[in-house]
Amino acid sequence: MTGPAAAAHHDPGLAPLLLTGFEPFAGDGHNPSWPAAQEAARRLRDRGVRAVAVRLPCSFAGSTEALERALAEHQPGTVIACGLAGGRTRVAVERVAVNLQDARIPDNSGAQPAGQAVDDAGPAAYFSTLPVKRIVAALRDAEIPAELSLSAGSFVCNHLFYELMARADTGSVRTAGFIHVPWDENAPRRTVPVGAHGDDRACPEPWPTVPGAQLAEALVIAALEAARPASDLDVPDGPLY
Ligand code: PCA
Repeated sequence: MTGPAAAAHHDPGLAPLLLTGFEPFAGDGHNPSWPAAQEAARRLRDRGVRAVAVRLPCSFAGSTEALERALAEHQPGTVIACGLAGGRTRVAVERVAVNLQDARIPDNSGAQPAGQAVDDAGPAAYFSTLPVKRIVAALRDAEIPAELSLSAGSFVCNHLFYELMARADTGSVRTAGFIHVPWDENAPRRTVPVGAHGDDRACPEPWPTVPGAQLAEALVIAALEAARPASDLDVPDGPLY
């Protein structure tokens, strides 16, 4: 191979970073993951990092197609995908993508899989290849509320995370993972919140929020940590139950 694409493939230092965010879903007019991804890419470019942001449709099939187009167009070395987890109080660095689609609400194309695999022939799960513990530690150092998370759910974000990890280590992508963000200051006002479980167990009213500027900075920090050659932190962590 010759030309820029070949150079990007062989030298991860030259390959851009891809950040993705999602369009609104569940009838909301806003999804903070997209402005955060866009603003983070802008801030990274200001620091001399080659970064691009792409907005994905909140659709099982459509998100995979848009991801494939973005991977082909940008040939990224690192991909950090981002989505909204309304009701969470912290930026959640996801560790595991599971081979499961179980959608409590239809996606934006009307698809509502019930207990289906993302890929019938694929492994049960993939792990993020981001330095997840180092990212959480760096976020906390920056006083951004952050946590490790063992589940990205079973809706479109988990699907996209799984499809992303299935493509990591092939083509240009060397490092990839997923980060869920809480609502920002533009959270909708709802009398009945539509939270992770369809009731208000996990989502007190008003919604827990983190300023959008901090969500963008969280993605900048995650990107800079992902670009450092250091290995992940060797410290025990994780929930007890
Ligand atoms: N959050 C949803 C889908 C899109 C988004 O931003 C999820 O967590 O699956």
